[in-house]
Amino acid sequence: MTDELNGTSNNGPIAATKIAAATPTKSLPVTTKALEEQTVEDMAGKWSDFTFAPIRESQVSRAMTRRYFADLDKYAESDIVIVGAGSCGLSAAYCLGKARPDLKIAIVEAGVAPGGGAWLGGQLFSAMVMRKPAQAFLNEVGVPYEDEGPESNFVVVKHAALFTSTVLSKVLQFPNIKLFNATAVEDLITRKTGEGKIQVAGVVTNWTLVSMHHDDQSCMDPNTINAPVLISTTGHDGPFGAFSVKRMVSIGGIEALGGMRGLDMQSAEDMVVKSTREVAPGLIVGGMEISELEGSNRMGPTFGAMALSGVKAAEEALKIFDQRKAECSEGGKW
Ligand code: AHZ
Repeated sequence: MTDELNGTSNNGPIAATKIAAATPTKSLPVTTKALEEQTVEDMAGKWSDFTFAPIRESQVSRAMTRRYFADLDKYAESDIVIVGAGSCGLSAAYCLGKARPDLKIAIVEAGVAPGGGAWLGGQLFSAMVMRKPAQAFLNEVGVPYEDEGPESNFVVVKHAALFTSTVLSKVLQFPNIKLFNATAVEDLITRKTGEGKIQVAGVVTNWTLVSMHHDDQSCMDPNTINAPVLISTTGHDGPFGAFSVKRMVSIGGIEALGGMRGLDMQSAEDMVVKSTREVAPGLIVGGMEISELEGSNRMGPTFGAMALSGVKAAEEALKIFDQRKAECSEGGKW
């Protein structure tokens, strides 16, 4: 690993020398403060002499690619893969990252921007409504909310983006979680169990932009991530949505989809949380994807079920993890 700011390397003296030789020589203004102690106040009023630390383009390229390819290598065998980083997937990731720092958790998100439909409330309004008792999750992650009093059955976060950015920033800080965004799951890795069931053992991935062009370019083969447990939270049907349950139906791992029904806030949220579970060996489904499977109602712009379905999905994943890992990790039968 190389610390580009300091020009030092723990890859040994050769790597350090190469970088030093390639770097332009203009140096930073002298400061005796350690990196983490330097503040923007130190710069105040000194803009005429301002200069960034020198850099060469290849250093930037290597800083990105070395880390990305190391992550691809590391997470090629993951413990849990979360497909879809919407409100449900991010909530599940938060709970797993907190509960099990020993597990390697990969999140694969088709969009460039993680967050799914949780950057805004309904009809593109700002506020996010969460029915009680989902405020417990807001307390957990430290998102402030307004409570209209003991008679009120819901709380309101002033902007949905405050929820999403807070959960996202916590998730990204866990050292055992890697988010692969702009990357689509375009198939599942599956095995046949002794009982003739289809077990999920990982995901088949591609750059989303590549996935979108299979119809107009010749074969562009995918990449893979092996994992004994998959949490799929790809939302309701859409260009990429309800991905895993739809694929499982097409390969006979699930009989049929109920198809998401019309809006009924009252019943829909309970159903999402109650139905969140392992729907086929190794595949846990949560969020609106489970409504597509169950044929239950949508709730529209109330997000408590998404957060708590994520909490439950994480709990379910940890319940089955040891057994599924024994069955289909590198050392297991698959
Ligand atoms: O980009 C998708 C989104 O960020 C991502 N995704 C979908 N298919 C994927 C694939 N590979 C990788 N094949 C994929 N990523 O999954 C994310 C889903 O987020 P979401 O916000 O759409 O779903 P959610 O279930 O977390 O939250 C649903 C929010 C809704 S919709 C709704 C209604 O219409 O009634 N109500 C609520 C609360």
